[in-house]
Amino acid sequence: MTSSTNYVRTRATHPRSRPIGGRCAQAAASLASGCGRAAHQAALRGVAPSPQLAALTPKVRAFVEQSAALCGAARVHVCDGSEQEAAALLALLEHQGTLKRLPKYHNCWLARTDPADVARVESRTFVCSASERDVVPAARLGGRSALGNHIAPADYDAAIADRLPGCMKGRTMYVVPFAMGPLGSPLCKIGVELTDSPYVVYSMRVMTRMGSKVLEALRKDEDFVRCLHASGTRGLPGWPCDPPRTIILHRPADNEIVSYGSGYGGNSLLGKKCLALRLGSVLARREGWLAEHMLIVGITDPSGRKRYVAAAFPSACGKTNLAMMTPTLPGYKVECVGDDIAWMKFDDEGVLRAINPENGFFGVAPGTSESTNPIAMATIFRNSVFTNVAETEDGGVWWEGMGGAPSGLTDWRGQPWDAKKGTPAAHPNSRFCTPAEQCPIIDPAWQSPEGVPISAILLGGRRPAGVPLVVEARDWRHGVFLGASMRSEATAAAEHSGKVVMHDPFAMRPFFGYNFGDYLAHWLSLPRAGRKMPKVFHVNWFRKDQQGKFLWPGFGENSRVLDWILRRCDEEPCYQETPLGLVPSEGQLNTEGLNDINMKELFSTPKEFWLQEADAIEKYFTEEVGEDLPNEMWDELNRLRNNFSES
Ligand code: GTP
Ligand code: SPV
Ligand code: MN
Repeated sequence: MTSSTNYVRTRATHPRSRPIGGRCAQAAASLASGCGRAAHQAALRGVAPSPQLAALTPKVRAFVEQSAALCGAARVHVCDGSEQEAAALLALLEHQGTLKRLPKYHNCWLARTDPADVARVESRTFVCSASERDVVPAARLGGRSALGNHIAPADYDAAIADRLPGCMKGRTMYVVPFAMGPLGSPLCKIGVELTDSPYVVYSMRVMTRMGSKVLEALRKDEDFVRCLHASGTRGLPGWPCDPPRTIILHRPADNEIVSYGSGYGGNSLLGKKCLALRLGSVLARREGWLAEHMLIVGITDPSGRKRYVAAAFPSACGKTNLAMMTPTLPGYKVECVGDDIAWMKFDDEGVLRAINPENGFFGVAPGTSESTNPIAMATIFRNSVFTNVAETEDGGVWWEGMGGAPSGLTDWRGQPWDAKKGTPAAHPNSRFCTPAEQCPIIDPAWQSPEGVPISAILLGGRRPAGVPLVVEARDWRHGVFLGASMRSEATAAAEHSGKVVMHDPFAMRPFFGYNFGDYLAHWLSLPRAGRKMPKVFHVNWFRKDQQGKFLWPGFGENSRVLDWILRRCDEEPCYQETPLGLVPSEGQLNTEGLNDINMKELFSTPKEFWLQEADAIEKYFTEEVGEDLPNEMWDELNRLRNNFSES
């Protein structure tokens, strides 16, 4: 880019801040600096820093200089977030072959990744702390935990020293100052992501509030999360990556994230899962709030009363769809605050308030259509980047579930698509990246600094069998148990294969920044005098009949479930007790106008199934959590089992 400045190495302006990778990396950095490039030679002669660097606060500058030296970047560009800069990035990305213009739409772009870099890689995602138990529950100490991977400080430094030195050779390192949440909100957090990927820079500009304003805010308060992303030294020309050596590292104690080898989604857009959830959950626990994998939606009922709910569903299980729902029930209106992450805190009046820390949607493309999610369809065909979708002959996009496949499709790998081969045209985890403000039903309060008041928390997953459409928790503690015992079919959002039903407590399994037992204790500690606790519900849009067909039409029809939930928030006695919790009493779920719904099967709770489920939960709690599991969870499990044994 024309406005890039030549990077010149100077002595760290803030010697007290710990360089990424620690001493190991310091040594590696000095090795990298000895590689003979002109910039470093000049640096050794003590050339003055560029004006762009000089304008940074000392801490940001030290971070940039140390990281550029470590990675051997040829140039540094500090992003201002301007339109002009965005245009220059797009021109560069097009020139490099990373993005292709989609002439059918306004300012829309297609990216095809390296076929080995298509989703989050949970097995290569680590949280670093001196004590393993900060991260891994007691039962899995010294072994492999399903609830997050721990890495020791020395191994963390070694992983960095193994990968980062010289990895940006010949490349520009971009400095991306970004805010999660509206600047000025008490819940807002600032990060600075350094990356050699202009695709990441452009995406961060959509997904976060990015640019000079954030650097200005840092002048008042220098606190920020240090995020270093390096694409890696292999991969395709337009998509550098290094899949065999990909690693995603978090070090909560130092507010630090280091990601190497993947340019995709949550692996590389470090504000999202890495900052807002993994580091966010650590901060939230320390400061008494919640950082959750939840959508936030405003629902106005036919009487004109508006309530907000937050919902935790695992990746690719319906958050974006619920957040943008077009209700089929007359008189209902839905407005979107956020589709993936909620930061929530009780205010002085005891009301739980939520903000969406993001600024855009990184949504699953397949399945998005005029019939399933017309609001998304009205949002995404301007100013968007589509990654790994299929391309149409007329320069548009297509994916499975959009409607009939046009002829002449090019698949996500760039090959002519042949329906007969049985491979999908769009990758199952293909995504759109779109500014939230373009959503026609974006909530007027979506950027409110204090957040929106939350009346109910929904939990849910893909449960093909046994789990009813909706259950209300008897109380907060039972709600925490419903979250702790959540399971869902694996999806294409991460590297898991097949449709195996996995435990995914609170839809946070891939995103916990600390010990899951402590996480549960944190949730259990929230009720206090004067606090209005939201009601908790578990929903399942994905139950199937014997033929494998969904029993519930889902999407806009889910408004019928929201209607019941809101009536329960008003304490309407429209429920009956079951061994599982409270469900709609006969006739109280509005199914008017719906045909052929097998309500009996949709709400059945087979005793055999639930006794087995209780065994599976016990096994999970025992093998994955052990003595870190709060006793309340054992009490709830016993209650579940007793309720069914006696039923
Ligand atoms: P992440 O962005 O990965 O966190 O996913 P998400 O939770 O936002 O999931 P999303 O709303 O994108 O939905 C994922 C897939 O589930 C899409 O293919 C949807 O079409 C499908 N889906 C969403 N809601 C429903 C529903 O109510 N019923 C059915 N059958 N499918 C749904
Ligand atoms: C998820 O997997 O939950 C996502 C997509 O929202 S990613 O940003 O890649 O994590
Ligand atoms: Mn998600």
